Amino acid sequence: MDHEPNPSASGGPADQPPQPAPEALCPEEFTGLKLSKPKTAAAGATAVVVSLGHVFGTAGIRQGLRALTTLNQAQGLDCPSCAWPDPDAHRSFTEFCENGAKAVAWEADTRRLTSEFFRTHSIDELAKESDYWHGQQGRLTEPLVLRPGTRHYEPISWDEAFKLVAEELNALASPDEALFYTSGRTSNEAAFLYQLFVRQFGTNNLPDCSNMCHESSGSALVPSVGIGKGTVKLEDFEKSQLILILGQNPGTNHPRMLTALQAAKRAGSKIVAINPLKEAGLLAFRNPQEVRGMLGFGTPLADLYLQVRIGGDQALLKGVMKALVERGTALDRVFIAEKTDGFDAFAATLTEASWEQITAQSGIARDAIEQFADLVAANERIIACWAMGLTQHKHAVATIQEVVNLLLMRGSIGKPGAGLCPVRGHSNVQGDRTMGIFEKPAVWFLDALGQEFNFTPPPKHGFDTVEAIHAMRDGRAKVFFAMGGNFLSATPDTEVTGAALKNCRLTVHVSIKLNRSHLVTGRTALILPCLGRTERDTQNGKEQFVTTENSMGVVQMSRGSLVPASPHLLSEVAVIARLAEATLGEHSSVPWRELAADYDLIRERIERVIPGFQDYNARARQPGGFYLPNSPREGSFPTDTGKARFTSHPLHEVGVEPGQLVMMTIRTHDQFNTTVYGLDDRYRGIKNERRVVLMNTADIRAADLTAGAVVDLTSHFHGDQRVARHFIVVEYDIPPGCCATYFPETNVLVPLNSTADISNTPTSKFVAVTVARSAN
Ligand SMILES: Nc1nc2c(c(=O)[nH]1)N[C@H]1C(S)=C(S)[C@@H](COP(=O)(O)OP(=O)(O)OC[C@H]3O[C@@H](n4cnc5c(=O)[nH]c(N)nc54)[C@H](O)[C@@H]3O)O[C@H]1N2
Ligand SMILES: Nc1nc2c(c(=O)[nH]1)N[C@H]1C(S)=C(S)[C@@H](COP(=O)(O)OP(=O)(O)OC[C@H]3O[C@@H](n4cnc5c(=O)[nH]c(N)nc54)[C@H](O)[C@@H]3O)O[C@H]1N2
Ligand SMILES: [Mo]
Repeated sequence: MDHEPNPSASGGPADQPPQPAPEALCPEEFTGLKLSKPKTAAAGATAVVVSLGHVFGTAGIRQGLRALTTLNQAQGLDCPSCAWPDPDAHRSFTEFCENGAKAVAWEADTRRLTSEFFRTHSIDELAKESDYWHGQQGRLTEPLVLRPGTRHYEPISWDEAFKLVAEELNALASPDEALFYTSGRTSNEAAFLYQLFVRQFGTNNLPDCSNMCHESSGSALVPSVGIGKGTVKLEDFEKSQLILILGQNPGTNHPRMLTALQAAKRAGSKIVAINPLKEAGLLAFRNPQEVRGMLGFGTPLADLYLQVRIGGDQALLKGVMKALVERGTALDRVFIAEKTDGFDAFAATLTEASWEQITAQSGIARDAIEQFADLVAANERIIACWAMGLTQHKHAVATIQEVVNLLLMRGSIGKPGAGLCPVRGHSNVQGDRTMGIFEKPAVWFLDALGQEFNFTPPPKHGFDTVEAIHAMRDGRAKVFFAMGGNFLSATPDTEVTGAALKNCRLTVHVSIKLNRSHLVTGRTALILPCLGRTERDTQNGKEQFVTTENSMGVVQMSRGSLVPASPHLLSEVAVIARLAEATLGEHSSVPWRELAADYDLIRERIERVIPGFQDYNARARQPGGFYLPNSPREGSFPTDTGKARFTSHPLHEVGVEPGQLVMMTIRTHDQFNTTVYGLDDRYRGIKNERRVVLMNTADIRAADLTAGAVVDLTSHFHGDQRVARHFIVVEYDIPPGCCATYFPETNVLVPLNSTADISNTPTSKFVAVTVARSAN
């Protein structure tokens, strides 16, 4: 081995000041913007053509068809894209969407990345390429190492790679100097083994993508309804009378939700959309699985569209609840008396909030709020759905608790056709948390884990994602290990995160394709290539399957059918087991190799530790899987008082300085988080360019700009400024004072310390910026 031997715990780059990381940023070149009118309906025939184009383009016809035909079928492959559930029965032959097809095509890529590629391309050259380009280079095929002082990855054997990680981990002064990140695609089986390894190693440093995603939802729901998950099933949509969709773009990010919305509309339900943008998938849906949809006939969706100002949701919700109280008749008094507490204190906050504040902050006129109240008052089976438009704000937890308050006023939780629906992102992000991927584990969980595996898990809470970046930057964490994801590009404050990663002794990524996190590294870096979910996972001569939990608490199997991209790939489960053996050696009470050889054995252990998994192996094999218990769904609330809780919040002031705009960072139609499938945002009419800033006509004029102008964006936070250069102004229907850009190009502007109260989620949807013409 020619890498440096064991570091002393205090030596190394962590003692030097953090180095800047310009290579962490996305390249600033333009790709050629083309504009058309934003669409007024989602899906239809174009979606089918686009899906097939993607699949046949990168995966080839045979491979692509094979993967697609098992997608979301009972006992087939759980789609690696979003966490929207599959129907319990009557699945159509094509139970996937355009973006599921893109995800599968991206993974089933027939191109291969070998060590030869890395011999000819240094990490500096690779960092100059775009995220789109990175994804187009094909699948990783063998373990790679970047030795200290070198700029090229080179091959390394699996044994040597595990030994290297184990040596670095065991040389740390404390296990708390290591960080173990998880992205939400990891299966239940891998997640369970991973957190077990990390806790046996001795830390709860398990930051995950959820910290940047629905953490605010969990933080809001646990104290108010007793569990951190949603309370509806898919079938509730058809039984509902009213569906509220706040801060979510289902046409792009959860396309199969549109089928549920269409069915609900046909059954007579009404929809209220609350979003600063008129998103196509909230306006109408042309179901590509129906002849009418293919012919271009759409189902109108939103009955009321409230173009709220960014960050104005709490005000709007206060407004609608104030209107309900003022009417006097619209409250479910029996439900409030029997099932809840805290109503009087909560009602007082509605009196305190003035109509002037409410309309100014929300940007919604009083009469529109009264129309919203009419719909809420006329219906009692109400579902509220939300996603990142609510969770990534300073007052996200309070705002989501106002959503809960609204439903509690109407008795709309715990009965058919009603309830809370935080719409999850990654396909198994909810399952990972159930499996114990959490930096703040519950005491009962640690006790059960310790008892099953005969050890004492560390009680001290670990670092979440933002705290992990601080710890690396300050030299308190020295080894960073990522089970999937793209930490550098997904996290806020890209240059700070880049410097933090460079401050580590070792950075390790278990990945399926090249991404920017591989290029901004610790002193030593490893890329460990693993099987994707579409691929056959054979252990000990026996084909294995994994399980995942969707947004509605259904646990189901996922089995890949494709031949692995390379014979050298390991499953995530195998990577963890071998790493654990190498690191923990004789000390471990866990039969790692045995568990990794037969995933049924892992599920048996999960069943003994985590409630709700009885007969796991049998029930995972049932078509469609099984529901985890969810008592709020049945109308009983496992809070400390046994009641659901009205939460009292003042109406928080949100605003920016004069001359500044509020910027939200959103996804295009052609990306999955940091994975860029293509350069179009079809529904918004923006093609072939990602470096755009969507602005209101009046703000463009006020800043003395014109549509098409090339601008730099500067964010302002507590006196600090951050700059992102070269964006094209696009005139767009967005409330005044607001603008929108795409994630991850503008993550560099999101300040690391700008996070939500309680959940510590970065405020990716609320960044104070100024926009000025580029100097060059
Ligand atoms: N194809 C595809 N599918 C995905 C993903 C993907 O990238 N691509 N990502 C997955 C993941 S991990 C997640 S978390 C989800 C994300 O799903 P979404 O939350 O739908 O994703 P975003 O693009 O962040 O969109 C946020 C929406 O909220 C609106 N919004 C922003 N700020 C506010 C606000 O202050 N108030 C209100 N009311 N609305 C606001 C925006 O206009 C936008 O419509 O999707 C998952 N599914
Ligand atoms: N500004 C801004 N920042 C955001 C957001 C935002 O809205 N705005 N959204 C936040 C949200 S909601 C989330 S969830 C995070 C996402 O953060 P992450 O989950 O860290 O990021 P992803 O882009 O989903 O990760 C993509 C990478 O995962 C790897 N991968 C894909 N499939 C597999 C697999 O099966 N196994 C393994 N081991 N690796 C795999 C691929 O190599 C790919 O490059 O980003 C957050 N960041
Ligand atoms: Mo997410």
